[in-house]
Amino acid sequence: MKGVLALLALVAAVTSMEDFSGHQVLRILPANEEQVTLVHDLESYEDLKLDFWQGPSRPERFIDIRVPFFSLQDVKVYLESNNIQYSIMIEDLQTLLNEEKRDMKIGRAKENARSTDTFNYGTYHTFDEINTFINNLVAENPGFVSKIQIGSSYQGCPLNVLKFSTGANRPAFWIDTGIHSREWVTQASGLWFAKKIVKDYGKDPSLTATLNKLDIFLEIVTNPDGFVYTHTSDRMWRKTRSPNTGSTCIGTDPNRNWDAGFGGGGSSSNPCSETYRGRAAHSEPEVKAIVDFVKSHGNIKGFVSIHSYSQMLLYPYGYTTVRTPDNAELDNVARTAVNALASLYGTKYTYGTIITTIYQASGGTIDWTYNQGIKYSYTFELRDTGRYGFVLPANQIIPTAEETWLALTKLIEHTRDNA
Ligand code: 0X9
Ligand code: ZN
Repeated sequence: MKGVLALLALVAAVTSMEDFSGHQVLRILPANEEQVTLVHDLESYEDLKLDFWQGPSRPERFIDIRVPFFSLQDVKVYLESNNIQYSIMIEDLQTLLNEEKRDMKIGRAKENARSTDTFNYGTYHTFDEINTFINNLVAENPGFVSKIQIGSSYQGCPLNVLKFSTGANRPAFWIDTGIHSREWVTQASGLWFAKKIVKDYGKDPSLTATLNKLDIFLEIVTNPDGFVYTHTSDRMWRKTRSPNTGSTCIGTDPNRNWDAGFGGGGSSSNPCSETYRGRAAHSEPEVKAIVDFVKSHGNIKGFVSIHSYSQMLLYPYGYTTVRTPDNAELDNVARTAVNALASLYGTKYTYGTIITTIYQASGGTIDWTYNQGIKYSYTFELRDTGRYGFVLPANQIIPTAEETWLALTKLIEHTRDNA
């Protein structure tokens, strides 16, 4: 009986996962403003159930959209009849997800999760596995690594932050990954960074000098409810999981929820949108926890929020084209960082302000941190440029983390030496 129930539960768990068979990711290239408008008009046809992976667009700048199987004909006819150029980036999303699932099984078989030495950094992990990793890392490094709970998610998950510190009350550098839950390579990179810091302290002269001056805070699963949901129900979930009054749509975009140009362009007032800003600034507990932490700490000098994908290193602002007074310095440091990143595997990053380099986004994390006085506020968009998008194969996790660490190191060093 027990066996039957377990089997049923397993079947239910397997079958409750959103199926993306036949879904394609189209890369659309509008030639002019008129075509840009036509492409964005697609968003208002909610029945098409389109998922804008990268957008909005502008003339000559592509936009990637996941199109469900049942909408493909309509969307392609629409694009073709309007003479809008497009190509197919992903032929069948479910095929990629099946491979990802298989790789996770193989990856798990290859690890002993009881220690961070035998942990498999080259595979994707669940929320529970990440929490075990965090606890192990803390237990293995007493007096150096600690776990701070800065709050709870909407659904009550702990918002855990790793603190790397070799002395009391130091100025600090903050790193977060996974605020958008489906950007799996970011949480995976966060795990690798955590281990890298522990391995290099006392050995690598630069990191050692850094940790003798700065504390490092690292929040790996910044949106736990969303992350759990990507494992149990919908791999493509981006937002939080808080309900919205007057709507059946769930979740707020935690990268539109900050009190910096809140409600402005590049954010939506529609709870069903992937860029829904929420009912008010800091309405999301996952955002509010960081806001409170930053304010109460009072001495954070550098702040990096890590996303994927697009291969970009960005600095403020996202809500306005107005340049910050630190633009020249932020740009110089970004150049140094992307050059360091490229030195390892040749991965090319673009860099610049959010609004000029990617698109307008209001209510974003680093615009708020910058306005709080954290001059060195940056945000990454990790690999790739769209071949796999959010479904980056696991064999790219370690190379991505390694190269990103080189860029991060430049940002941290500059903060250490100048803040
Ligand atoms: O739309 C966003 O929030 C970011 N792109 S993503 O695909 N990761 O969702 C871009 C907005 C500004 N960029 C960052 N804060 N990384
Ligand atoms: Zn993101």
